Amino acid sequence: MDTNWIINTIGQLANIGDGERGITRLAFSDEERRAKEYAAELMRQAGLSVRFDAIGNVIGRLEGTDSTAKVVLTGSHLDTPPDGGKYDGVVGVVGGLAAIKELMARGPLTLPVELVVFTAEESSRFGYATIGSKVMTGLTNASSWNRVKDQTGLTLKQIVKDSGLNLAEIKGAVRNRDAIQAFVELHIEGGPYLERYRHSIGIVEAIAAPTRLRILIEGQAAHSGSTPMDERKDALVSAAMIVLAVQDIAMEHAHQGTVGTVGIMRVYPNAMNVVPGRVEMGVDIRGVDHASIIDTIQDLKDAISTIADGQDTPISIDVLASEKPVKLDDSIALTVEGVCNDLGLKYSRMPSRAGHDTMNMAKIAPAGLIFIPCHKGISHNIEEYAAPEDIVNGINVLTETLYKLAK
Ligand code: HGY
Ligand code: MN
Ligand code: MN
Repeated sequence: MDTNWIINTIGQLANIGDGERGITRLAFSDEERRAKEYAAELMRQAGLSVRFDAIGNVIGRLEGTDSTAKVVLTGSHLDTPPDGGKYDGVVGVVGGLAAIKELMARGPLTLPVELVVFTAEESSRFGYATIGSKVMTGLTNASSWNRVKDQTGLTLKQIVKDSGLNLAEIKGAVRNRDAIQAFVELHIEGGPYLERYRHSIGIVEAIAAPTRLRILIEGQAAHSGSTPMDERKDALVSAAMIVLAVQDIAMEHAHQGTVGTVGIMRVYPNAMNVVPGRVEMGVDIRGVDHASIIDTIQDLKDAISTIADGQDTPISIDVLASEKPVKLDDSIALTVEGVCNDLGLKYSRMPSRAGHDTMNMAKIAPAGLIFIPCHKGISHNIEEYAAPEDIVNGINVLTETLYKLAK
């Protein structure tokens, strides 16, 4: 395996969308498009046939000896959150191509193998994630995209159209579940456990699902100097109470693997001399235990209702996403486990606390998710780092897993 090519290619991709505080390749941005085109060119150079589907997923294909056979898929994404890191998604795309190149060197496989770069995996732009794999698995269609908006108010429907994609053709990107043998994704853990426990590989058994809320607090803008403290309807004070409620309630459910974050806060009019009249918040609740997620959401709604009454600031909640945790197919996990034993790599079976395209692919085919450690569990941050040795271990495990599935 050409480790230099792998590390250099990760470096090349990092130049696309590289900024002062990190890498930014938002969903449907010019930067994501350039990264996907770069990946498509690498696939062509490797000898794969390459196509873009109707939502912009890039699909590179290596034919097998039995062209009627089901296809073995691998892949990940190249979009990032704002100021993100170099490895999230990239390891699965570059690693997937490195694995396929390795398999090509061994000679023909029976089943065809495809590498997919999924469009718009991150929720950063719309609060709605994994759009490319949702389209590929028939879990979303353009009819609902008028309600999905980015932070400038542009709808997903408009952005897809502006990207030069044809909404009428989106349905054509849905893959036939009978045509897919398996899907396996390689990804950084995005959390601290593999490095902490010194395991080289994580074999994911279940993927946490997000519930995302947009919360609107209506107070009353007022003069910050002349308005008496006991006569204010300060929307930001209510918002601050909600931030602490998310923290406290998620902590109460943390033992069940549930987490909660307020990642977006927009204050209006956001002026030093005006009592905030309106605040818009984004809340992200994740977990692998569905009952715990339901309890967390209910406890939060109760807390918000109490805050609204107590502060006399009406509060509305809009559910942007509400997905169920996904259990992965044990047959793929067992295959990966066997490969780790063959390679003498220490591994642990574990949940994924982040969302991935594998969640959707698992709905139409047996799916697996292979994790490698990332330093101090840092992700969605320019400090995100995966060591070359860990990347190579992950690619070796992916290569042998794909080989067992496709030979
Ligand atoms: O946000 C996530 O769970 C992942 O990074 N898409
Ligand atoms: Mn991510
Ligand atoms: Mn990712």
